[in-house]
Amino acid sequence: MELVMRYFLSMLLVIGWAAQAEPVKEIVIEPVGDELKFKQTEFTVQPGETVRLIFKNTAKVMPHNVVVLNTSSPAVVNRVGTAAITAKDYVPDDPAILAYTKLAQPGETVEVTFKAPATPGRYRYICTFPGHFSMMQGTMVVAPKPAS
Ligand SMILES: [Cu+2]
Repeated sequence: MELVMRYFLSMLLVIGWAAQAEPVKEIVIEPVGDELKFKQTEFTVQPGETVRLIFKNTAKVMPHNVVVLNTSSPAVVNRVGTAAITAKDYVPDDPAILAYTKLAQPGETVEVTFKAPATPGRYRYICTFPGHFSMMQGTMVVAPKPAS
């Protein structure tokens, strides 16, 4: 009985703590089989929101990563994707990179937590494993929550 009470009290503490912590928006992204495609090609977050981006590499043979850019400019996508080929861990040192996961081998899950831009807009994310970026892209939409 006392054990049950103790368990109950500790659960209350955990719930209380979670309620106080800053909300984190969790986004899960996977590839489409072994294609050079993200299954989730668009997700929406609020300006300045803390985003926990989880990439589950469900592919059988393809390694992938997720690199979030501070723009949707095709020229910048091209610049980052091209520079990645020779960069360490395929992530170049580029000011347009907002956040990135490490490379996930097939079956591996990686994640990165970052703050969404304060400016509403559309932001591209790409896989920078060599040969992937031109096909493997998606869009992070930053938009204020509609008033309810
Ligand atoms: Cu990839």
